[in-house]
Amino acid sequence: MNTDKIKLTLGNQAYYPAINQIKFEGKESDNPLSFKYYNEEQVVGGKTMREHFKFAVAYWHSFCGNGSDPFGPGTIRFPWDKVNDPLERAKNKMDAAFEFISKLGVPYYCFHDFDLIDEGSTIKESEQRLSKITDYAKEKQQASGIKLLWGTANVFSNPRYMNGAATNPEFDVLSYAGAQVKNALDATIKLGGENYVFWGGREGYMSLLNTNMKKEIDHLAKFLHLAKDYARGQGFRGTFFIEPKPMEPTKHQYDFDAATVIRFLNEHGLSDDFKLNIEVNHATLAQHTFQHELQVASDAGLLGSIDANRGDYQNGWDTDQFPNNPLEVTEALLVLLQNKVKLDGGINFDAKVRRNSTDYHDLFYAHIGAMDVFARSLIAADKILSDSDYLKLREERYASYNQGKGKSFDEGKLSLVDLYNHAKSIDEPLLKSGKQELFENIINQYI
Ligand code: XLS
Ligand code: NI
Ligand code: NI
Repeated sequence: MNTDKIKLTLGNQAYYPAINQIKFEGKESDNPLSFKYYNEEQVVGGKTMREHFKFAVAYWHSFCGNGSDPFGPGTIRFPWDKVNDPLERAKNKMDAAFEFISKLGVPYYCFHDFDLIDEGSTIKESEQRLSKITDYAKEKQQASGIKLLWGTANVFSNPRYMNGAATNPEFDVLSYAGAQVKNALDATIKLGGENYVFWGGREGYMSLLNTNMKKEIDHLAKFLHLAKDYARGQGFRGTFFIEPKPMEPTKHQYDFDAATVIRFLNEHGLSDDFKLNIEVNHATLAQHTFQHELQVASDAGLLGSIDANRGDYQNGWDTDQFPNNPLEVTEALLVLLQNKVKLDGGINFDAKVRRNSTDYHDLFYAHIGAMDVFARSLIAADKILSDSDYLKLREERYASYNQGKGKSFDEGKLSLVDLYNHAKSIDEPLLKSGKQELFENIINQYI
């Protein structure tokens, strides 16, 4: 992106004045405000890095989250928070957001409805506010070329949703969630959003004693059908995504993990329109690896989006740290490349800087590091697939199904008695090594 474009995206004030456009300088550069690996035009496996990743900045963590936690208030003082008028404040925040995203050179952003502007005291007031701020967003998008990857509704923060949104035992609350999702869909469509995400933060239970789980899950499915039908009726052609997470804030979330969500989508006739948005830290909270969740979703043909972050090996909660582990990301990208997954929903950095990272530079370092780790891992994963014996070694483990009785079994031509007769006609099978350490060494060799 050129400097003129950046100027266009600035409002009256620069919010990140000390930072210029972040450029690719290669891994020998010692400029911390440069990309060492992410070179958006570099072609890897037939596509540019820009096309592979479709990186997005998350509005909520980057421009709303001020570092507050259950033990203390925010530590990051956003200059726009000093302004009293909600629309003015929201516009200033948006100026900052577009300045940041332009300087970083990321093509997309993602938001919840009330990340953009504070919720009003009535539905009508919220609607008016959203309408004004999305007018402004439209201008900013046009001036900068930055696009909306997906929108979503925050139907988990307002106290009214304490017992759930689409799964609330009270119909009136469910209706409020419906109104909010309608308006968030309208905002997404107005801004040319490419996808729409549902993360069911409070769609789950705290205690089964007071919960009719079957009814709640049925309501969730009905609600999603209504949302999908409405959006399609408004001409929305993008993909809807469900973002699995096992727990937090509820004890048990209905969209527990990829396997659970796939079954839910199939059971309720939603899998033609909905796919999965896999988040790293949600995978690990569900006691899976990121790679596992991607593989499960991809095998079902339902993988289309990633919320990139990482958890902490020592902590059990959703710490939403920026990705920095080349091994974890390489293993993930191996799944994407092998299965030729098209990431319509791209890669959104659903991650936040630490509470004590209080300089605005830190938000740049965090994104630069995350983009670099993806770029570096992409190069490694591509090489592993094209230069190493990795695929061959894995295929060899299954070679016995390529001919003879093994092939007939795969084709569904054998009975249990056929297996019995075959087993009786041969000696005890030889032990064949799984060679896990060799596989691990190959991955590390290319990182
Ligand atoms: C929370 C989720 C949330 C969704 C969007 O854990 O990751 O941030 O991505 O509502
Ligand atoms: Ni999360
Ligand atoms: Ni997320």
